[in-house]
Amino acid sequence: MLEPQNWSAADAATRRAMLQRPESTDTAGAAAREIVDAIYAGGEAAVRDYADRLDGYAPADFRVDAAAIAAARAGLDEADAEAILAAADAVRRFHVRQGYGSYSVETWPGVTASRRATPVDVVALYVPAGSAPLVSTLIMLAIPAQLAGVPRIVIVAPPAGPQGVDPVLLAAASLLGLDEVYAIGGAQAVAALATGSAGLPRADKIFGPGNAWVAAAKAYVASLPGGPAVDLPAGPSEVMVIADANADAAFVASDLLSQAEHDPSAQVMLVCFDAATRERIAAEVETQLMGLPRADIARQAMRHSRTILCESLDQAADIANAYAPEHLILQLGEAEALVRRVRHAGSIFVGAWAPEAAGDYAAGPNHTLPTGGAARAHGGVTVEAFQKTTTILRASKAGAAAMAPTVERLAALEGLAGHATAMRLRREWAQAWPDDV
Ligand code: HSO
Ligand code: ZN
Repeated sequence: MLEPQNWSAADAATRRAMLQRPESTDTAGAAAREIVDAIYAGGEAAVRDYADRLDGYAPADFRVDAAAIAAARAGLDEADAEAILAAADAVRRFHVRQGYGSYSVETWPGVTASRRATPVDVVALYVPAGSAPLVSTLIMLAIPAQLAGVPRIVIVAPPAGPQGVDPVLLAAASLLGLDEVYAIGGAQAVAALATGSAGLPRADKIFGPGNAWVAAAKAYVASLPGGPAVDLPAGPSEVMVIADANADAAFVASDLLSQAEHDPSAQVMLVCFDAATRERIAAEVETQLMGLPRADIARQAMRHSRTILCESLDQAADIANAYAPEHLILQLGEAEALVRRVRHAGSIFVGAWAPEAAGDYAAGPNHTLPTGGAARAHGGVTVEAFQKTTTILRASKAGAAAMAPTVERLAALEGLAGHATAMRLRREWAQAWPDDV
């Protein structure tokens, strides 16, 4: 656990190996594709067949009825409701600053180029259940979708309990003002959304983590002609903590374990500057593990956790940038200096008082973040992910004449005479009758 390796002494290949993510096995991929293919071919009957076989749940209507949602809301502990609303409010206040704007620019005299941002029409939010439904994931996806103005937001969640979906999730949906919830999970839910089958709408974009089958099904439907868009594939969740000798070992250990308790394949990385710090943290991890209900899962994740010993802030920054972690926690005196130097990370948590747990639930930033090194080129889920843009061109006769010489010249350069003609006809007309409207 937290076996230390020395960065300074390692050559380039060894350094790469230290930062290597575990190989993912694609056993779910083939099964998920088979389910999707069967549903594309067989429609509703195939959806029902898989829902029944895999989850034992294929009701006449997968949609959770309004009465069940209202009952779940009524049954929710008020303190839980307040926490959900407080988290949603912070997430809303952070995300409200996002979103594509619309604008116009006069690019040539008489030529106006505009961009218009519009929401995606139908989005599906897949909320995984696992040991408990991820209410926070619903918040993190629903708020930006609402801020984007998405007219139809549907929630899908694996079936659980007599109401079809876990009541806490139903209550949270209700608190967020969402009432279209379907009790169906797995690859069959993704395929039903991709095709608009079994009473589910055809989704333009599917969001949400889900297990390996769901991830594989999403990637597959997105690759099919006319398939829906999907958000970034979510691999195993990961955290890198950089801690110096003054870091509070209990704080650091709790941060490592909050990642580890998610999933046996979660990636936990510790970067520190001396062996004594690692010892203190490793001892704390052992202590805290004893009190964790999910110690089994956390222990499995901690088994492939790693510690990298480095010598300087520069090296720590290099390590973080090379790994491009989903979450980066900085518990060191010079945290701010590192924030400036780390360019590749999904979300950075600065200092002792900003744990990832805060960001996972209620701090404001999104917790749906790029994993597996995708932070080199991507950020987390944003309001923009629920929008698209259209550009609009308007030109007056004088505007067409102004652009024409450039367009005709470039069209000739590309050997596309038809393009040149389209512009030349306007230019000639504009030159002959400049004053006509
Ligand atoms: N750390 C997870 C999000 C989460 N944590 C949900 C608790 N609930 C992936 O960023
Ligand atoms: Zn978490």
